[in-house]
Amino acid sequence: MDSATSETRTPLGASADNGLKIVVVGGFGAGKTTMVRSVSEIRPLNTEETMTQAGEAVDDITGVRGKTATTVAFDFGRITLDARNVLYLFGAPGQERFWFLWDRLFSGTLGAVVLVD
Ligand SMILES: Nc1nc2c(ncn2[C@@H]2O[C@H](COP(=O)(O)OP(=O)(O)O)[C@@H](O)[C@H]2O)c(=O)[nH]1
Ligand SMILES: [Mg+2]
Repeated sequence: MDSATSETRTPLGASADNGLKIVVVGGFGAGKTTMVRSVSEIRPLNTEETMTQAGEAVDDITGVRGKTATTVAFDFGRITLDARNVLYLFGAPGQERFWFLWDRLFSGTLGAVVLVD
């Protein structure tokens, strides 16, 4: 195992038996992916894809000019709270065309975080 892999891989403790699920929702570019990536103790799931001209009319980058990629499935990260409790963070895609994913993402959740830029 190289050092880069060992730094990003944090095994889940064997005593952890209670998973708590939180979904992060909010508009396009509000910072959902940035947030999940910032707080996750594991290497976060990456479903970012490059934004293209085809989405120019619907993906408004006003205010987030540097944004070049968008979430096409969901963000996923993990925070161990204590020996038993683990928080699973799911970041939803913001655009309306991906809202069909939200019902499944919300299944079994403890709650949601609504991010507003
Ligand atoms: N909302 C927010 N965005 C930030 C902040 N700092 C940097 N950004 C940039 O704003 C963009 C937010 O994009 P992203 O996290 O993909 O938003 P998402 O569409 O809600 O997942 C990124 O380009 C970030 O680099 C911050 O403090 N808040
Ligand atoms: Mg995102």
